[in-house]
Amino acid sequence: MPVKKLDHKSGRTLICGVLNITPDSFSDGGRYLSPEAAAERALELEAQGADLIDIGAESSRPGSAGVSAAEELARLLGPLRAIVKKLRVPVSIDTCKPEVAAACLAEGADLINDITSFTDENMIRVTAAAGAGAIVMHMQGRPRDMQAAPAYAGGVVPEIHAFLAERAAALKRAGVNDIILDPGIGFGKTLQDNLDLMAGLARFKDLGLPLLVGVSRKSFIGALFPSEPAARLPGTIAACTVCVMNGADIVRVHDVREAAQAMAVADALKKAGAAK
Ligand code: HH2
Repeated sequence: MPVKKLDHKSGRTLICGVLNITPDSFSDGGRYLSPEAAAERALELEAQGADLIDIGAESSRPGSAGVSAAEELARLLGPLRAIVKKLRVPVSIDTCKPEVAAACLAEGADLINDITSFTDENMIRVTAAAGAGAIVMHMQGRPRDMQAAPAYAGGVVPEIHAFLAERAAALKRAGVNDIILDPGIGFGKTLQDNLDLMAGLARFKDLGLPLLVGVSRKSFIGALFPSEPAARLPGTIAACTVCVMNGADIVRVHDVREAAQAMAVADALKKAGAAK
């Protein structure tokens, strides 16, 4: 099956819709655990305007312990098989395990989204061998302990810029050509780190690769305005809009319909501003 590519030339902000097939994701855990519910949700996200569907089966919320590869695959493969031929848009698999990535790529997944930034050589190898794309995210520490004491002696933006530049070079050397960079909002970052990264996104544009940000429903929104994760859509839209004005190309969101409308407005305003 040929790998589906993201259409980066559309000039629009692309929408990556989140599908978590987990019992414990921080904002939507347990909702799409059955293969039928998961497959239906993926098709619904596409119909709502998603340009990419990101499917995960292991929660990475702060403090989470992780699941086995067998458990991850048991959650992923049924829904993936059910949707992969029906979807027009590409599918990314949110995993850090090479064996999970390889099995999903063999079933027709198009990209690997690795929150551990392809530091496992096997992850690079299986992604390159499939001709698949890569979403490379920065994380300091691991979900179990990443929020204990995040610290960036060299400044959060320069440190993560250097890190992503190095990871992109390693992936390119191994033959992975479609690379998307992600500063990893909420992954081993203080509130101020998250704000500095979103405000400083333009700094990453010189890397010449598409930028994705995952701000949807995250705890920095709750820190700024106390609210449950499912009630953080307004904060999500505000953050996505500012990120897009600062250079984000793709937003990873749970609420695709709402984000698609907001990003259409943000894109039009950005274009009008650029023409002045
Ligand atoms: N955020 C989450 C998971 N995967 N991948 C990328 N590239 N960027 C992100 O910001 C990102 C990600 C966390 O959100 P969610 O998937 O909704 O929650 P959980 O990890 O609890 O399943």
